[in-house]
Amino acid sequence: MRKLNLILILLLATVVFSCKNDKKPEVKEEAKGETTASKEIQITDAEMEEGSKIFFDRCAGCHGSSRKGATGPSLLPDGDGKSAATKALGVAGIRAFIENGTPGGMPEWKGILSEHEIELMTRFLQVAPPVVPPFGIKEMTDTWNLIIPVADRPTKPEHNRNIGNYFGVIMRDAGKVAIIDGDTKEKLVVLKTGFAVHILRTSASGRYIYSVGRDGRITIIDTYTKIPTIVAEVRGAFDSRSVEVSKMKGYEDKYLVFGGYSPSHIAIMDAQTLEPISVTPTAGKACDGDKEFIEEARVASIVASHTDPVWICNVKERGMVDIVDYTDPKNPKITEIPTARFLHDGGFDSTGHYFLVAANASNKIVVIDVPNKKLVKIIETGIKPHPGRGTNIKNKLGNLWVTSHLGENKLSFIKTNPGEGQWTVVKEIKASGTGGGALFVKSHPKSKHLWVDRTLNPDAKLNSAVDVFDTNTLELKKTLSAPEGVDGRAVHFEYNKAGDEVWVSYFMGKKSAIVIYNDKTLKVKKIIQGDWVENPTGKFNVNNTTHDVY
Ligand code: DHE
Repeated sequence: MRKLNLILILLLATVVFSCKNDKKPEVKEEAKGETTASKEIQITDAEMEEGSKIFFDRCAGCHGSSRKGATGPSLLPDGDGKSAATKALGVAGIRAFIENGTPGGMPEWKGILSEHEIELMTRFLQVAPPVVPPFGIKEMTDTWNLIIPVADRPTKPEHNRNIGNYFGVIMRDAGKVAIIDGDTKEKLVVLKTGFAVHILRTSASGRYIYSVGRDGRITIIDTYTKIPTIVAEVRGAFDSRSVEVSKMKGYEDKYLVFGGYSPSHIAIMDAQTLEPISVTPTAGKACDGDKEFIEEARVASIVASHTDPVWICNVKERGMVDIVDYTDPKNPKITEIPTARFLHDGGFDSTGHYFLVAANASNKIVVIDVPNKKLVKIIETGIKPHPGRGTNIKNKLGNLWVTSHLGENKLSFIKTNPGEGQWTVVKEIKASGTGGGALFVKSHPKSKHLWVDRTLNPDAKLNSAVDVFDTNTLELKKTLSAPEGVDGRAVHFEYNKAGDEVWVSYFMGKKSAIVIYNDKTLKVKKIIQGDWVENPTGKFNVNNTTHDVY
């Protein structure tokens, strides 16, 4: 086991991370011992290291870092009583899943992973997973790097650009974030922010852009400087997906919250310097009374209330919505609301009073009354809802919050305003073609269009196109295929500040691009390509992200 721990540490150390004093954590005493590799399965230390890296990069998000399962089933050598033992599946069974994917939303990895990598994973998955070493406030603080202290930063913008229409665009595999001026479409800078950046958020003032990566690294980008600049960075865990800041009046740009996947915890930091303030582990019992104590209780989506001093942190495996009061950030008061498993992504309704989140393993959407810290309703929608932050539209059916689904071809419209049908699915429609694979939906208060992608659909025709629906009739208006010279899967949408342009990313193909559409005419307005456009994924407009416009 000592070898396995060393392997894990090596693996984590290989993740590009250049913070000052970036120390490797100590190996846990109790984790030391005999190797757990199965006698029948031959795997060398070097292969174990490579397999861990592939698993961490490609599989841990759905199957869990400790392989106990989440959105995807557990992948343990002897099973867990619910899912098959990987030893029983054997090389051929594991290969079939890896190569073909599943109708439930697992992508087919043939063509993405090499033959060597697939073969290795068929053996790696049959031996016990490595143990995650501790990573608390000390380890976090050791990685903290305040590059430009607050006193040395400009007090007002050093330029005349419109920061509210800046876009932060993630170049996932390059571990970079590009800042693009949405008015002029110029690339201002491409910053190295960490391995496989996942999402961006902006500060309540709109000045700072925060990135968080799969390596648990958080970076602050200051938009006041002539060229946006990284002013601080820290690592909050080995693995993560979410970051948010305090948004209530009086707390603007004050505190930052970070959600750890591995280890699973909620960390609070100073939002201007990233100095760690407190860490609260999220392990505990599940929402449904199951007796098992869940160590891997990963923090999935996080949103910040604009009216109350709280963040809403969604603890995936436990199905708990944690309302975190940040008025005393050293000892945050956390109200736990038991809901459904496994919580993943979600966003506000149009009033900002209610938060809706997907419990994707239960095929449900959970509705939380944020100021009153109460569960409102758990609504059955479809197979594996995946809304992103969802989106809000309005038509004769009422105010509707929309989710797409990963596991089936369905868009569900939940009525959010008071009256008959509130908190029920009042309409369901299909996107074009067959099968699921949709990841994101988007509209804008000024738009009459609803945009939907099909990123994980196995059909290349569908995964490279986006559907646009009329928000009044909910009829499909147009399917937009990848423009000439653009190749890959279409993913994620963002409107500009004015709400008249939609930006779509093309990644995982031979010709990555950011395609900008005129939202009224649905014609291509601009295609952004170049050496620096490498597998773009999420795009975050400063104004829309700051004010939760979606
Ligand atoms: Fe994401 C949001 C987790 C795969 C692109 N993704 C989120 C959030 C979570 C999450 C918890 C919500 C953050 C928040 O709102 O605070 N995503 C995961 C995974 O665990 C998963 C399934 C597997 C993994 O290993 O990461 C996963 N995600 C993907 C992708 O494959 C995508 C398409 C490209 C990528 O980055 O690898 C992807 N996820 C995104 C984007 C958002 C996101 C663009 C932000 C959406 C938004 O508008 O807020």
